[in-house]
Amino acid sequence: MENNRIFTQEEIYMARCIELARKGKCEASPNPMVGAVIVCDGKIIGEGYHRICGDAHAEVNAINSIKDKSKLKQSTIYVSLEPCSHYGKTPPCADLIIEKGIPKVVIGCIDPFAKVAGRGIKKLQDAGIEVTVGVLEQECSNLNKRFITFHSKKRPYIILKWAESSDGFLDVKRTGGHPIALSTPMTNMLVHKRRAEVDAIIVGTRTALLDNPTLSVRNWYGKDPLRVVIDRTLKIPENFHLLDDKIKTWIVTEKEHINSNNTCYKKLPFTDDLLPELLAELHRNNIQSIMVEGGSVLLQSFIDKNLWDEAFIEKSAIILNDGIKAPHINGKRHFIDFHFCVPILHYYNGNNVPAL
Ligand code: AOF
Ligand code: ZN
Repeated sequence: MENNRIFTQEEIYMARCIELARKGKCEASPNPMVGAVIVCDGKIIGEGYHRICGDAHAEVNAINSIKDKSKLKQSTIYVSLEPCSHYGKTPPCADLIIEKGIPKVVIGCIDPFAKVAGRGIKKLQDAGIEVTVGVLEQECSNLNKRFITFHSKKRPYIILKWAESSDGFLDVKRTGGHPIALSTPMTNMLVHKRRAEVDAIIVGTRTALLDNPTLSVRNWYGKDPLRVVIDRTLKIPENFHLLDDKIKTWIVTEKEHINSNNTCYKKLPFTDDLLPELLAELHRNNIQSIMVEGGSVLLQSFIDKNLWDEAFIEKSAIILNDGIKAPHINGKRHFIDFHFCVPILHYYNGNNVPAL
């Protein structure tokens, strides 16, 4: 959004919808965050947001917040995402808006979910309701960039993450022993927070073999994401953490192997299409977001195939002089964030920009 911009009244109401939507940050997922505001005679008379996945949608909560329902017949409802038109866990919001006789609907962005995708708007228009679409559109879609990427690109939202030395290495060259600790204990906590915010973490074979990672969420509150490891020829020893069967894990391989309780062997073709195939499989399994944690080869493959949405790179002050070269990401840095005095370079791909 440009500086010195004058906001219209509609945009101000939509900004309030976004603000309300954010309150659903923790529990709305995998549903989108949605906020709604009802305005009558220039005053906000009702508000609501989608609190918990499976519970009432934003429009329902906004309508329910109003005592005198007769006012709805002279009101405008603002909603950050197109009202739904389908029976999911709850009935269609478009039907409710029609039933309540609300004459005007202002929408932030279209819902890319296949069962809605414009049908909500059509339903409202067919019922004679005045509909405006696209107020603070970019901001409304950024708010749900994971949900929107998942439904429109038919793949999870992809976050790349690594820490590199000040001279651009991920680690020293080694055949065993521990990785060089480039992260600080505090930035490491941040990594665990980010893990808790995604549905899956992916690592390559070399990282799995050399680091024997657990890939669990330990230094932050939250659920463990699905662990995904690329292991073409099943090289990872059975006593490694990734095969402990304690957390849901996918082993991506070209070999046949029997699954156990939490460990699922996904046989995929190891061709140039491995990553798109894997992403499609993750999509089929409702994985909305993933974080690629290494190593360098895997990260670089995601970058080279332009299969990424966001990257954050912890820039350590340590100098390694030599070692495993960090992946190369080109000219799309949006900002440098400092966490506990450590610079984190933040990149966004394409149209993805930070949400409001
Ligand atoms: C809205 N308002 O507040 C939300 C919407 O299973 P359900 O019934 O909860 O429906 C989930 C879908 O509804 C979700 O995938 C998205 O397309 C839409 N979410 N729609 O009108 C809301 N959260
Ligand atoms: Zn709805």
